[in-house]
Amino acid sequence: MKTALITGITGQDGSYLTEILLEKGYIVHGIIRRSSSFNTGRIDHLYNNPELLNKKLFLHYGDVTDTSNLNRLLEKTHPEEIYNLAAQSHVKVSFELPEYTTEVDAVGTLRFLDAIRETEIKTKFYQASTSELYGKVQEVPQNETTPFYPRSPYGVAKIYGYWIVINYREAYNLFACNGILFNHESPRRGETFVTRKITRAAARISFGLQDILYLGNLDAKRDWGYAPEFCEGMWLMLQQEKPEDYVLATGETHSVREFVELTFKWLGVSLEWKGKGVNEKGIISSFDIDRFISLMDSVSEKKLTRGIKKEDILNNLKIGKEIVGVSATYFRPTEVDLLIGDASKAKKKLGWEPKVKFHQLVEIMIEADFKKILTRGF
Ligand code: NAP
Ligand code: G4F
Repeated sequence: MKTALITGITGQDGSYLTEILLEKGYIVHGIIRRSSSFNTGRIDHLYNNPELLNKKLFLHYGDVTDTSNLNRLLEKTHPEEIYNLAAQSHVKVSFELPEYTTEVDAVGTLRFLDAIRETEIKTKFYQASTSELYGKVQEVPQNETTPFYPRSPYGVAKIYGYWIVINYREAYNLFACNGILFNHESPRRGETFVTRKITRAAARISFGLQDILYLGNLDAKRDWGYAPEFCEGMWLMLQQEKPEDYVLATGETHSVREFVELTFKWLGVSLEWKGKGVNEKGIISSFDIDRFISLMDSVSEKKLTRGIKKEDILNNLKIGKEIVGVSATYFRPTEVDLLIGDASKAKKKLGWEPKVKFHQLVEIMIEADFKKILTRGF
């Protein structure tokens, strides 16, 4: 039975990776941060399972800014595999918190590697590197040999993490890998990342809980994949004979605007764009109420839940209503305009290939938020 240690276990990826490792028969140790309110929502289903907690899943308070804590946890848990997912992972926030982001995302990685060196624990290390390293892209598509040009304090901090992993691999013969992962999303994605912000807002607007979805750059393009598949790829990297770095991506790129259009289309709403720049607006040009009612019926077994009336829905999604706006608040001082990855190395060496592509990802996410808001109302 193998033992793994996961930092960032309460995050999107940490929660899926924990499920994958438990399923494979691992003992999983996770590092959680002290917080003034509950931060274990994504792993509560595991945490509350008496078959797992303190038998196969162990949680420890910790923080990647605390060196002695990391040393102690390594000594205590002796993991054969470490997945370093902890990060201040929001690119826009990194412009407001550049020093903190560097402490966690750059120096945090060094602390961990150095703790492995100090304790001399025989382990394998996965580092959550990112397509943000490519930033202002130097070639299209991006692969493991594409030069980096980060465009945010987050990207710059992660480039330190990337190189310190390679340095420790070469200097101390550590089994340490960088997974250069392109954007990956899911219903568990944090609500302030653009995909989840869109799907959650679209569901809320439909049920009259929100008027407008304000976004920043609608024309940024990303290579968006499905998080559980990417977490399986992390595990595969640590099962190889030799430590190497791998790109994981879908090989497709789409704009934020396309994500918005497809999300609303799933709800039966077509949008027309009017205006330019911060004055651009997304206006409802048609609405298929029959589709919407059938979506509701499929969730609520032919009963309109929470007293929702057809007239209310027609009013919330009235033709001519502005439901998407642009706010400069969400623009970044320097933007990453286009990302599209080439994961052929991962396909060849790991046998990894993503199955969920853009259209299906949008459906998975909007369906989950639609159901959540219809049944729980938040
Ligand atoms: P996420 O949902 O934001 O989760 C981040 C995790 O890190 C959370 O568990 C968070 O704890 C924890 N954390 C933050 N600061 C910490 C600290 N100082 N000490 C210990 N833990 C800390 O991120 P994600 O989407 O799962 O991404 C996982 C990793 O992959 C991150 O390193 C991210 O930068 C990287 N990455 C993500 C993507 C993507 O598209 N998702 C792509 C490439 C790379 P709390 O829950 O307490 O906040
Ligand atoms: O969803 P985002 O905030 O993700 P971003 O910046 O691509 O970063 C994510 O993916 C990286 C991998 O490439 C990870 F390393 C990182 O940790 C994180 O998970 O923004 C995506 C795009 C950007 O171009 C942004 O400017 O969407 C644009 N956008 C437009 N309006 C917005 C908004 N982003 C956010 N968060 N909120 C908006 O209102």
